Amino acid sequence: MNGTDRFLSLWSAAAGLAAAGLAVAAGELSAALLSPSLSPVSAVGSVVIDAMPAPVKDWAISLFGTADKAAFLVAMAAVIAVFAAAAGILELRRPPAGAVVVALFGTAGLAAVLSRPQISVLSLLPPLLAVAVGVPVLRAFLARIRRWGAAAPDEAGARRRDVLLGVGGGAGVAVAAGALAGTSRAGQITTVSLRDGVVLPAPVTPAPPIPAGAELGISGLDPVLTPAAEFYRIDTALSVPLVNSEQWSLAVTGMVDREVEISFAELLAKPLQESYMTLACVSNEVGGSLIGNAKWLGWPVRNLLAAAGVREGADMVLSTSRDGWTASTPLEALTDSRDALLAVGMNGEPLPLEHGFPVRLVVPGLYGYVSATKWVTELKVTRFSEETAYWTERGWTERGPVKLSSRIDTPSDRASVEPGAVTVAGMAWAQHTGIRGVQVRVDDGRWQDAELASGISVDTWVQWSAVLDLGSGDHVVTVRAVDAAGAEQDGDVRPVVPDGATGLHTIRLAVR
Ligand SMILES: Nc1nc2c(c(=O)[nH]1)N[C@H]1C(S)=C(S)[C@@H](COP(=O)(O)O)O[C@H]1N2
Ligand SMILES: [Mo]
Repeated sequence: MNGTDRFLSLWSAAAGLAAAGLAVAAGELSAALLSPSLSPVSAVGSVVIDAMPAPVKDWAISLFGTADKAAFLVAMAAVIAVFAAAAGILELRRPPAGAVVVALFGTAGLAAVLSRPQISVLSLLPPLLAVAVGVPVLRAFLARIRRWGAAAPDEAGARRRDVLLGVGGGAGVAVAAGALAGTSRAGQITTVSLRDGVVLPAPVTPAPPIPAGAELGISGLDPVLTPAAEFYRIDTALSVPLVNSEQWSLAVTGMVDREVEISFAELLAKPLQESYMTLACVSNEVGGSLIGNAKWLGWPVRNLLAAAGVREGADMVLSTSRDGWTASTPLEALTDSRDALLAVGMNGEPLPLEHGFPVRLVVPGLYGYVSATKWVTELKVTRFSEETAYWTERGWTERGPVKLSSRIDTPSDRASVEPGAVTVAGMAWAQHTGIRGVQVRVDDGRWQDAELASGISVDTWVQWSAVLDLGSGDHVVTVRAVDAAGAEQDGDVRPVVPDGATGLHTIRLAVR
């Protein structure tokens, strides 16, 4: 190997480092944007830690103490760096061997991510993106280095500049992107650990227990209480807003006698109450699943509004989220006797980050877009004639009362069933009014009453079931509900825009 060779090798090693840095940064940054649990570096680290023999772990902990995680990350970075430099040199000597090494590392990241709990299609994106960045970047850097090596003396200066700019620029971008991913991850870690540290007080007014007959226990039927992990999520936030609960405060502003502010600790110290409430999205299609029921723990909003003193003439509260999103809620829905809560708990736990940690609004009887502000930071008492909320500016109505609706959960649409007795079951809801009855119909036959499960409260959905006697052939089953005030479900088919879909849910069954 002559001097030039050694020089080219050194630059190839640097190119390997820069390409690997860009690849890791691409993976980490995309993971940081999508979800904290997707980080390929963390996934690989967890797999290695899990696989480590206990004595090695103990030794590392005794050696590094609480800095064991930092030491582990440094060791991981060192291993990646050695392989990255080697990949650069390999790519110079035996292309595409270096690119293959980078791809193998990406595959290891992919395998690690896939071995973690709670994976989804999204989990594949960060490691794939890392390879999609790393391989072509490495090859492009090496092409420049080879051109430099082969350049005539009068061109060598320009070719050298190409290499310097490429590799140096790549390294700079990698450091910047890596720092960004690291900061956002640090924010996630802070918020997650603050949430883990929250001790929810026992409610002063607990929710009455769920009646024994509320859960029919029919397979395929949604449970009456939706686990938080399965609760639908709708918001405009590309990445989950990370709100530090120790720095969070909620301000009441606008048409009030005095502006008030409440911190998270102050809110937790209030007499909290617990209630079950079904939250629905205005974008839920007939028969859709953008609806869920949870046990919320919180402080009635009316108490905070009373402390501020609402002025004459106000008719709306514009709530604002940390990320700037807004909702317009009719003032009376927040001040009347219903359980409109500043919620801190969901199903006995602090709010999940995705569902508004540390504090969100929940208001019985209204669609989420006009009431259920997550990561809420301000309540501005105002008038509908003066302020317009996020979705109203985009064509949805300024008020959004939930529409009486019902759904067939089982059998699923287009299912095949045996002739004879067929159990159909589903959910019906008319939040803050309650459900009086549900009826089902086969084809154009007569409406027959379904059996209604015990309701939790007028603010929650209720399960229903019916046993139908079906003969062979194709059949259509339709459901409709009547609310506690006697109103019948609207059968006219209307789209979700501008104020929620109407129409009756039907399923087709092949009976044979
Ligand atoms: N900050 C914020 N809060 C929000 C939204 C949003 O986009 N940003 N979407 C609303 C809508 S449209 C609905 S249906 C509910 C959904 O709440 P969930 O994601 O907890 O189910 O949140 C509401 N709160
Ligand atoms: Mo929604």
